Amino acid sequence: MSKLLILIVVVLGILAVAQLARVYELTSRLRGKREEDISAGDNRFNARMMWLFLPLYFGFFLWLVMAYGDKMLPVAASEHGAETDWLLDFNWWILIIVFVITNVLLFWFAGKYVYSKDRRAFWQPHNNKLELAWTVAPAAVLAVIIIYGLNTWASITSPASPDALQVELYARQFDWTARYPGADGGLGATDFRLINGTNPLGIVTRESVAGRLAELDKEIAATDSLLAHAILADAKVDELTDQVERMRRNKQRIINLRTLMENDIAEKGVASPYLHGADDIVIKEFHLPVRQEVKLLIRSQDVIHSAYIPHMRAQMNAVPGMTTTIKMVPTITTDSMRLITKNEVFDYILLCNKICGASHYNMQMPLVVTDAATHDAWYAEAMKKPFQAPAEAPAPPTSTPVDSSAVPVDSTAVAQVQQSH
Ligand SMILES: [Cu+2]
Repeated sequence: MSKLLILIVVVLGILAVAQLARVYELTSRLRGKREEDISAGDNRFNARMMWLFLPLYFGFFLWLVMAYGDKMLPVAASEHGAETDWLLDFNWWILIIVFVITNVLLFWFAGKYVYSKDRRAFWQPHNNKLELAWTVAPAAVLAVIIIYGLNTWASITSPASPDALQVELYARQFDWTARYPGADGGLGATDFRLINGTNPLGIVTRESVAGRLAELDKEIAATDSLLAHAILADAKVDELTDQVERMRRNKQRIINLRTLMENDIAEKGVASPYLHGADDIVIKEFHLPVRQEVKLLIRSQDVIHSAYIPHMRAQMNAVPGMTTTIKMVPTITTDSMRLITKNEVFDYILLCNKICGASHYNMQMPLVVTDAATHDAWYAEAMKKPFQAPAEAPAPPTSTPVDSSAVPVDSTAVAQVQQSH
């Protein structure tokens, strides 16, 4: 009922406005005026408004800058971050200068050249000099921005020096894991086929290869015996047969990997990356020493993620199947940044900056930057800690419950998911 009343009121309102407009039209005609005639007074009023708008407009702009300027990120905490900020500020200044000049001219002229019966507009269909000026000037400015930008980009993305600290950041839905070289100073080789509960990053060592093969043998045997002895529906038999086939192919690939590993070890000796994995530190913490160059090696287990450390102005995609890198030199410790930001609980943070799934928003890890001595102490402590398997990532919602009795495989699931990509 009330809806009907509202509808009636709205319709009556529209009719009333239409009638008022008609009355205005008729009275104008009676006064001998055309509807589209605008009086000189109206024009002058609009012209003054254009001028009044100018200070209000720029006043609002300044107020925004002052009110919200401190919501930006604090000072860059890495060497290249300072360069990035310079580049961004340089662009901002050019934009602001152009913004002010064009808007002052626009509203100034709109107010100054108010309509006058006695003035004829100046008609200029073409002017080569003008065209040249407004083509060359922006082109020159753009060239400066691009050359400056390319230089900055080249210096940020140039290769890290050989003695840079190496840290691997491993992304998966939905968390980060860090890997530091152990006492031998080198990171070991990795292969996704070796990923299981105790080896979440798939580090390749003789032990992990043997362990994974034994695990697969056990799973194949269990599935084979299930097929031989259990009474199963045809569909289930097909499914398990497929599964066991996949496991056999997977096993063959790991045997190939073992051959590759042994050949590499025979060829390179202690330099082989296959000999460096055993003592790698796999850890759910991310610590860096201040003022030392670090090369981040970024990998992903499942989908494209992006390692983003906003306070360091550092970002690099994590792409399944390849290792991407970015280098940086942190310049401000966490403690100093707490003083700078006047925030006692400030922490640097590593975020995922690619929307990668339901818990993307929560995919983060704090970064702790300390002086070299404190870092060395942390590192020595971390080397002593045995690897702790991280809590399982939240499983994606499945519509059918998993029949755990008939599926003896779980750790291969990850490897199979990766194969299908
Ligand atoms: Cu992600």
